[in-house]
Formats: sequence, structure tokens, C-alpha cells
Amino acid sequence: MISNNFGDIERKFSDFKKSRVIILPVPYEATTTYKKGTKEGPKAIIDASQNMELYDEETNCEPYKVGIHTLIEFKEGFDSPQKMIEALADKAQGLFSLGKLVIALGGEHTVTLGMVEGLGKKEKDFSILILDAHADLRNSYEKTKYSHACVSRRLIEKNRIVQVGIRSLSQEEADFIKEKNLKPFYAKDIIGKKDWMKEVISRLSDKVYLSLDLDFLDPSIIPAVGTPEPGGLGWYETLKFLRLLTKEKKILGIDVVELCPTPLDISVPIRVSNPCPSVFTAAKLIYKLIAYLTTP
Ligand SMILES: [Mn+2]
Repeated sequence: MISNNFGDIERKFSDFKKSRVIILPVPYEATTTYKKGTKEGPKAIIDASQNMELYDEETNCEPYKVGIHTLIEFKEGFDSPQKMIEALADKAQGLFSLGKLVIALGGEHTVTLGMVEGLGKKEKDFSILILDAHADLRNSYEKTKYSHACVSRRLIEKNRIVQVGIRSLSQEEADFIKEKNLKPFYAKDIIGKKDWMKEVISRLSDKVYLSLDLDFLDPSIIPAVGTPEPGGLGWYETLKFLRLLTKEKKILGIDVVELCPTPLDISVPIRVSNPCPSVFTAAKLIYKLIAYLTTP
């Protein structure tokens, strides 16, 4: 039987109490509009992670040794977005209070609202860095204010946010950006350039919550997302940025959302011998982050 822990890490390094990193799978999906299937994301990422090498060549370490514990899937309050957000906030707050670095796996982007709410009960002065192809600044979408398409709008009502990788938005959102004088880092202005990395970091407070909507990456490396969008960030520029970010800032919590595995990505015989790119890329990105966050 395949274990359900991230990285298939031996017990000694995946015990809850001793683990510095907690993987929290949240297969919440209610409002995805284009492709359905983000609720399959957490399991697919965990499965793929079991095929990774646990040694990281870049940092010359074995990041799992800081302890990575994977919780069972969180499914409370899924019948309404507000209830889910509230329940997830309580869960996250409990984990943050124990000093754990929590990495939530979505699910759709709405998961971020619960995580940030939970963090806000413990920490006051933090900013939110959102990597996303979409502005997500609609006030409401398809009759709900809690759509994945409204996440940044809800966040900005109470928090300081910085958006990076944007390349898809509506006229309403463009007007809102102008009105509020927001300065998102559009993909067109950063791809292939370097100065933006320091600029993003300078706009953040010392403590940061990081939300990774996987569609910020170029679909050539991660096509299986809920709402793919051409022209995203590449692998190495992403790693370079995340490494710099983790050096300069204290990262308090993370979510990785909107992976939408296709049947090919999760079909068992293919997965075991040859993990499909999207889910494997997602797992590897998370492990890279853990490496950066836990090595000097
Ligand atoms: Mn998005």
C-alpha cells in the first residue's frame, strides 16, 4: 500500500510533534469555473511526491530531515465557503500556534482565505504575496463573493497584498487596480528580467504569507491547472525568486492551490513509473520551498 505522506518519509522524520513542516491537504472545490478537478490536487501532489529524490542538489541537503508531517485531508465546512473558511481558519490557527510551518494543498484558491484568517488570529503584521496568473479582484463572481475569482479582492479588504505574475483580468478589475492604485507585477513586465525580484521583496513586510496559485507558472511546465493562461514564469526564475524571498523574509505560512490533475496525471500505472509533469512539478516546487526555508 502506498502511504499517504508527502515524500513517503520514514516515521522518524514525519512524526507530528517533531516535524517543523506540516502538509495540510484541503481538497475544497466549489466554484471552479473552467476545468473541474482541483479537489484531486492534494492527493495527486502527495502521490507524485513519493517519486521525488529527497536529496536537494542546490542546497546540498536532505530537507525532509527537518520533519515533514502530512495531515489527513481537511474537509470541514465544505458545504458553504464561509463555513469552510471559518473551520480552516481554526485548524490553521491551532497549527500556527504550535510554531509549525503550514503548507496547505488546495483545492481551489478560496482555501487561501481560511489560511490567512487563521494566521491573522495569531500574527498581526504580515503581508501576503500572491503568485497568480489572474488578478482575482472581482467583487463577486457567479453570485458569490467567495469564488476563486474573488480571492485577492477579499484579501485586500483586510490585508496588504502584493500580486506577481498577473496576465488575465477583466475591465472591472483593471478599473479597480487603477482606482486603488494597486501595482501588480504583470507577467509581461517581469518575464526574462531580474530587477523585479528585489522590487517585490521591498514591497513586503518582514513577515509574509505566500499563496501559490500554480497557474502563475507557464503552462508549458504545468498545464494541469484549473484556469491555464499562457505566458507565465519559468522554473528557474521561479526558484531564484523563491530562494531570494526566503532569504530576505520570514515566511509564516504557504498554500499551493489550483492544481487540476487530468485523468492522465492520476492514472495509477502511468503515475508510478512516469509521473506526469504537472503534479510532479507541483510536488517538487513544494519540496524546493521546504529546502529554501530550512537551510541557511
Ligand atoms: Mn489563477
